[in-house]
Amino acid sequence: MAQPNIYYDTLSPDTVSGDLAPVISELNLEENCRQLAMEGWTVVENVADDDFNARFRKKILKLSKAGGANMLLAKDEIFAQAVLMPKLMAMAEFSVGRGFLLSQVAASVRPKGAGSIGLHADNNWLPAPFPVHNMLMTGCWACDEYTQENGSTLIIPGSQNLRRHPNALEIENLDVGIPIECPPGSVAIWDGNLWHSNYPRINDGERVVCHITYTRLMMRPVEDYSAHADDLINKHGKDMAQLMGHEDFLNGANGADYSKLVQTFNNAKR
Ligand SMILES: O=C(O)CCC(=O)C(=O)O
Repeated sequence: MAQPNIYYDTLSPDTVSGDLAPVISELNLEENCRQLAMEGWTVVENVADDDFNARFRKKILKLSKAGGANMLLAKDEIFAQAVLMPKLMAMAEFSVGRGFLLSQVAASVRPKGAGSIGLHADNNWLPAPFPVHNMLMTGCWACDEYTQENGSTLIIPGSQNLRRHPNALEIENLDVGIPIECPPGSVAIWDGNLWHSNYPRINDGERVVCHITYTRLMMRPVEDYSAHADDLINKHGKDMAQLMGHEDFLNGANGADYSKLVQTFNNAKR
């Protein structure tokens, strides 16, 4: 059987591969790729039509409790349709490489008075300095118009070049931030390096967002022990639980286990 050719070079982060270029061109995403690579963020408009967006918003509201929901791919077919939208798949391939994985499908519902999430880079469980190639791409599907008063995402332009986490002082200094503003049905996309938060919502109504994260293939374990993990942990205890990924905030039975979030973020830096 003929073996596929092996590439001996790696494309630079701002280069669209020959395989992907026709797709990017067909979907008119050239400028989005440039902006994501150079500025760390971009907005892709009209990812789906208005009808899809309205059904998507309704479904998120139905499934959300206490401001949000996670593990959504397992909860309704519409989330599979969303994560497979051609524009998102193309941007993810550009940003986190061919063979990329789905990392998270969560939702947030922010009513008037909702506070800010706090400034962070999504490379939260990656030690600094962050690598040259992006590890993780986040897409925030704005079911409603994104404006500052509506509580849109806040970004710190230029922070993607620092390739590190913000410190305590920088987390307080949000004056240098700008809002991402876009029409409903757009997906605001950023890389793992860009520092971001969100604005408090001051308008009536609710900001409904689906948070979709795609990740580079590289840290995926070679062998998948998930079917055996409980047995192994029962037999060997806590250290085995860590090896199976049961001691961190990722991959809990109900999605992210936020009680372990700070511990997980701290682990990555020690
Ligand atoms: O809700 C937002 O606008 C920002 C969300 C966020 O920080 C994230 O998905 O990493």
